[in-house]
Amino acid sequence: MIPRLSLEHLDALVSAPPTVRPPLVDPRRLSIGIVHLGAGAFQRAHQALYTEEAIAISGETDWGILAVTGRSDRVLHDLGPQDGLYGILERRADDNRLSVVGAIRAVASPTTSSLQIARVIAKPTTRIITMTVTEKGYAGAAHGTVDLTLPTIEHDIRVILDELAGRSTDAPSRTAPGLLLRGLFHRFSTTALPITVLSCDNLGDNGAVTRRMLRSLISEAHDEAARRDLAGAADRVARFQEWIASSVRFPSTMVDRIVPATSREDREIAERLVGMRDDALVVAEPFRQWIIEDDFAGPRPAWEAVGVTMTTCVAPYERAKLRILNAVHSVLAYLGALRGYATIRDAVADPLLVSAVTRMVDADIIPTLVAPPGMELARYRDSVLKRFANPALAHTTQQIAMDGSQKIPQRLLETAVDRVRSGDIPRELAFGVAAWIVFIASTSDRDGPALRDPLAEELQRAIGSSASLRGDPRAAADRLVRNAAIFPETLRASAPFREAVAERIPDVMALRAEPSDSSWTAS
Ligand code: CS2
Repeated sequence: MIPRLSLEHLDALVSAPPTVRPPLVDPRRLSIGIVHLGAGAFQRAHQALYTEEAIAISGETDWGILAVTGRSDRVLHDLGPQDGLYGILERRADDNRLSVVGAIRAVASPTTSSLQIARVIAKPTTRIITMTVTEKGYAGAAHGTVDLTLPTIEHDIRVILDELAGRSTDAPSRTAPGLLLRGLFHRFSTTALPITVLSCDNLGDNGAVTRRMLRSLISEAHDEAARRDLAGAADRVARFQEWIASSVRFPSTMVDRIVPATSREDREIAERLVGMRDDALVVAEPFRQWIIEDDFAGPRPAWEAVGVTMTTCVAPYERAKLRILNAVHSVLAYLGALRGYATIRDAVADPLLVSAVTRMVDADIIPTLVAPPGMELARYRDSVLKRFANPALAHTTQQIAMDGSQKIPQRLLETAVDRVRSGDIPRELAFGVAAWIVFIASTSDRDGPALRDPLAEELQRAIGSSASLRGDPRAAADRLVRNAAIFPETLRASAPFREAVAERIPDVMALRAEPSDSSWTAS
């Protein structure tokens, strides 16, 4: 039987072919310095790799990672038996390479180990908490205020109150923000040493969003303590809040690497290369980029030595990436799905779709951007389309199409706000929103795909099926654009914007695949 990747079989990697790169450092020598919340494929293909490379250059072995699972505990079962080891299969048109990474030194699940995780966050040796919890992991803070009525958030605030009352409980934290707050509270209550929280999610100003999110949870805990008349607790919360303001840093970051879900084919390729089974394998494009605001509360890995850009101002990079790469990705995913394409590479092979998204970028997106140092925006647009066309990557349109209500605000709507404020009607961004609307409608049709979105029911109710949308696009556009949980005030109040969205719905409908037209079927 073929062995499974693990420390026990590490030495066998020396006889692997040259396209396989063993860990750059001996994983057994690493100790934990980073706690990562939301362990998933992206973190493994991005931050963990950069961190291992930085350790290899600096020789600082105290930057190993504790990976904390997110909503699913699958990572625990994939990485745990492999002692945290996994491969990154880099797929290009002409060849495949595999790096085995050993930077993740432990894996834990909040379901069984929340208190222990909070205690690791409190340890003096932990100096950074990184996060990839996806847009919806911020419980609403990304586009407004934290939804304190979510039962999971209410539960996590009760846990914090118990901690405040001196009753450390075994109760699991049920949200990433709750677990983060709990860990910080343990730190404040023990050594009170400074620490850095590094959000690596696709959100504008992700550092500020994270800080804002914690602040509103703490105010709620404060008010709840006061309401319950917990002696001294409200004062303690106020001191905790001050400590966060003075000792916790929240640098913003821009992260970039296309990491599709791992397929069976990827696993087979990797297994042939390494000669071992790897249940935690991730697959990625060759390109990767990480821009970090250099504002840390203490030491950090030597990321700047391995290609990470450390800067005082992340915003231009973040904006260009979200507004061009991610916006185009989402719109291609909706249009592609509507035209029957399973993957993004199929969608970018269709000249009609490429010209639609190019028009959107040129007419409505580039005019809102300031080019980051060394970047030419039209060239960036082309490079993004080229990356999407990588024939070896099977990134599915359905995967990118999920969670639109959480993604569309920073990918399309903030840009549209800028256009409206400068007196323009962003008809091409309206086309992008129309693509989302027609996609939502298709999910209510017979045999349509499922709508994977935390607001799925609400969205489907607003839009109805394709037939009802065709009958009255104006009413559907109006109902959606008036949704305050998604659309910023400027757009809700703009009749010309609502009108533009309604007008572009038939344009998207015209692009749809007709089941009878075989030339539209997926390749
Ligand atoms: C994608 C991103 O899933 C999505 O919504 O747009 O994950 C995208 O692949 C990354 O941001 C690329 O850096």
